[in-house]
Amino acid sequence: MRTLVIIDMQNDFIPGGALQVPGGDKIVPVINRLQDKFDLVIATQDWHPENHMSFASNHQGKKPFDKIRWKDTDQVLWPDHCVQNTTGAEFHPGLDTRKVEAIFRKGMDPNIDSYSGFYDNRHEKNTGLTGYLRERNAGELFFCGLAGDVCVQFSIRDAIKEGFSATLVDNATSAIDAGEFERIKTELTEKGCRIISSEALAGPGLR
Ligand code: VGL
Ligand code: ZN
Repeated sequence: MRTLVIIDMQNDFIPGGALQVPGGDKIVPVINRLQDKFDLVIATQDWHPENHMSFASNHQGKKPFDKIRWKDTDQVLWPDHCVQNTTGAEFHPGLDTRKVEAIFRKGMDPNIDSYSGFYDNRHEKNTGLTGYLRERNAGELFFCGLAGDVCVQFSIRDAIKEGFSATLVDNATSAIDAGEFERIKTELTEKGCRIISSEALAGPGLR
């Protein structure tokens, strides 16, 4: 079954938000139109406590985008973003969520970041997404949302490791660093990810 996985389409990742991704607002209507082409639509939500280790504000003398070592893992520090129950953590108000059957939240443990919708960054804790998708017979996953170079990338890597087929809908994602994202897409393709444009799914019968 074909499933659309919408990654982190939250206010803080939209231009004007705390950790804005250029073009993040432009993909909202593209994602809305895409959803009709899918049997199952699910979403992820970055959902941090205030004391989260990924926030530069929680490390003395550090600023956003600095890199640190934290419990034997490399970590990029971010501006405070997607704090639980804040407006910044809510989905963009223009995102159509009527077809979203399940939402998987991540990044709740203050001591570890979680870019992928499947696992935390040390691959220790599982969000249950793999189990959910298997139970729903969802083998073919299509990815869109934010940010292409961070959470979309790592979700795709885990999806492939878990044995799903993965397709990136290129014009329904946007990256923090567009240049870096071009390099990442080459790597993802080498891992077996397909890259398409939403138009490839547009017409009737083009399944
Ligand atoms: C994300 C940075 C920090 C994302 C989440 O959703 O891509 N990026 N937390
Ligand atoms: Zn985050």
